[in-house]
Amino acid sequence: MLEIKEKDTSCRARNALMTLPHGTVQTPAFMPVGTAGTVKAMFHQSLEDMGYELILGNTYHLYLRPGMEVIRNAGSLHKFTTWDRNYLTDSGGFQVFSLSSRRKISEEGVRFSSHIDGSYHTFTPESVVEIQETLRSDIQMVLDVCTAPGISKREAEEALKTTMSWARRAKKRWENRVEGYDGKLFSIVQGNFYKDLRKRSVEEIIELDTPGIAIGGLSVGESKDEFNEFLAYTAELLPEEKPHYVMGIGTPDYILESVEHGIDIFDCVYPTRIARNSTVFTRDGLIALKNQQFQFDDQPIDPTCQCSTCQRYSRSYLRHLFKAGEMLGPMLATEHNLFFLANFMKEIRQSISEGRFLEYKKTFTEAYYGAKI
Ligand code: PRF
Ligand code: ZN
Repeated sequence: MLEIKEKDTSCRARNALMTLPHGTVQTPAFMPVGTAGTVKAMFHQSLEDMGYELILGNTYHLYLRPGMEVIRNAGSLHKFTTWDRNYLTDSGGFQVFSLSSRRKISEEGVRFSSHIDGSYHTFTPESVVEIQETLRSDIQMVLDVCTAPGISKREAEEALKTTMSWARRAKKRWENRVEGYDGKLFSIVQGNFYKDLRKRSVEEIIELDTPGIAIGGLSVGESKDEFNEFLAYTAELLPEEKPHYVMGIGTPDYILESVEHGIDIFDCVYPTRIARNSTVFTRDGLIALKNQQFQFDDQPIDPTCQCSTCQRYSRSYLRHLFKAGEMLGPMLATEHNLFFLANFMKEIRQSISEGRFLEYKKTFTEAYYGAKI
């Protein structure tokens, strides 16, 4: 399913085509997050125009609301939402841990209380594959246990054992999927911040032989140095021919670091979430449009940006929209941030194609982070 097209000679960065049921995805690719069947504040048309070929949805949210009956009635998540390109859905493992108030893990699965109405539900590795099959996810994720930094090795090992046993059960259930559905199952490397556990996780996953492999449990509150160290260590162990996914990263520095180590896809709420709070990307770093300094600024967000927001609106007007609490503010800022990232990924792929990825990384980083890094 992954056709590697070009490799950078001085690092592990690669350009590839990933073939999925709803079309081919050019990688490295960033996936915008559409948790509840919508990338917040974005028109589907606009995501299509920007060239996004793969977006993320969440099993946890969609299962709780609108519920599987509604999706089944529509036929698929694609039909329900009218997004006719690819969906990757996260398994709910991470969301149960970060959102639900009460939860209890057992060997069988995880019982949790909904963050919406407090009702109780159970996810098992099998039920989560079934839900994602009903969604017709192009990439499904296995149910996993994501742990926080700082836990003991004994706890980390216990969580990893559960994750790996769940991955094997998920794979079995996925192998019995309904005819006509060809979504791919990705397993997730865990092991907290212990290298031997990470290595063991990768070895067992290679044995399991799922179509793709994700690195989970990173960017969960550890330092940037620790992220870099564990990303490099884990990515190095992955089989080259399979798609590599780092879950939950979306800042330019983490994206560049991941691409350098051969990662193909990543997702994060970061660009869309900060936009709703008036924070936008520019080549010279982030700016917060709400700031006083933009009150009379008639420039676009970024004069080099070709997005529809920058073609038309000034920082001064955008600041006004945010100060007045107008809905158009978050919409225009999100449009800009996702365009900026789509363009950033295009530049990354171009630089790989021309064998100058590390030089691009350095130039972009110097302009964007300046002396801050
Ligand atoms: N597991 C799952 N989803 C995730 C993560 C994980 O470890 C992360 C960690 N950054 C984000 N989303 N299933
Ligand atoms: Zn723009």
